[in-house]
Amino acid sequence: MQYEILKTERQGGLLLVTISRPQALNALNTRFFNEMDHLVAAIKEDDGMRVMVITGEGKAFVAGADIAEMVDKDSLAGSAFSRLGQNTFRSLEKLPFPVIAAINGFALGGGLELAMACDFRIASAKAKFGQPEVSLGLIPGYAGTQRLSRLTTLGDALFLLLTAEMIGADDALRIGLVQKVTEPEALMEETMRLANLIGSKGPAAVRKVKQVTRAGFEMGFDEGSSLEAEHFGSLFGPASQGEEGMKAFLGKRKPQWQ
Ligand code: CO8
Repeated sequence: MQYEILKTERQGGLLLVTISRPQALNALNTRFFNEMDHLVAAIKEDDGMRVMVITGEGKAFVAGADIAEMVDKDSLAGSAFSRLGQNTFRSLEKLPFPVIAAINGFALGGGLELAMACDFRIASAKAKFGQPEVSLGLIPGYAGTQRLSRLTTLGDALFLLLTAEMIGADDALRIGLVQKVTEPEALMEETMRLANLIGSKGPAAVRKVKQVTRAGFEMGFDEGSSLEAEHFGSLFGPASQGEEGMKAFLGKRKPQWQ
């Protein structure tokens, strides 16, 4: 598939994806979802993938779902458009390797919902965050009502959802919506540094951390701990990455991941 909106740059196990529709502040339309679905399907089985980074071109990360595309929809089409996005973001969230959002500017509505489907978020100091749907007489449709309260607190989520107020990067950091704030010009350098750092760690361990942490978040503590023990054990044994990592530490050398 020839992408019109997504620009992709692969460097070894790292994939940088730039959402590029700056004339509409990267608003999410059907074309975007088709391209993202195609990309996710193409990389999910790729064992060489270590980390994916998503950012936006221009002054926005993503300023929401495309209002011009939504305005004429009826109830059925509205629900279908919502499910399309929910499915895409769920598939993105379930990718077996980490996905980092590098939030360069506005992350509003569907844009914040996209960022929340990533594993963590790094923000430029000039990024702005919000769920402005109620201003349009709408509610979030890409699971924003569900993810926001899970990532922050119920009170912070309802504050953002009910007031539709935009908050800056420092407030986003304070409520745990983003994990780090950088100077605007340092955003990509710092995000790629972190992506490379994760990419240098035990590849199987990195994937299992994501899998077990995310699965455990949706289960009870004991069930999650049991899952952890199972996956912990799978990293041991002859020729395992755990054995290599521990032997490298003891031998004072760098691990050679297979
Ligand atoms: N959809 C379509 N076009 C948009 C969007 C959008 N979400 N946001 C900006 N644009 C367009 C503008 O219309 C404008 O186009 P043009 O130049 O042709 O007039 C261009 O981008 C530049 O925007 P502005 O001139 O408005 O730029 P400003 O810097 O003055 O303002 C803002 C930036 C504050 C971000 C402003 O553009 C804005 O408020 N945008 C809308 C933000 C918003 O309400 N987002 C939520 C959308 S609803 C949503 O995301 C629901 C998700 C779930 C959907 C579920 C499916 C059913």
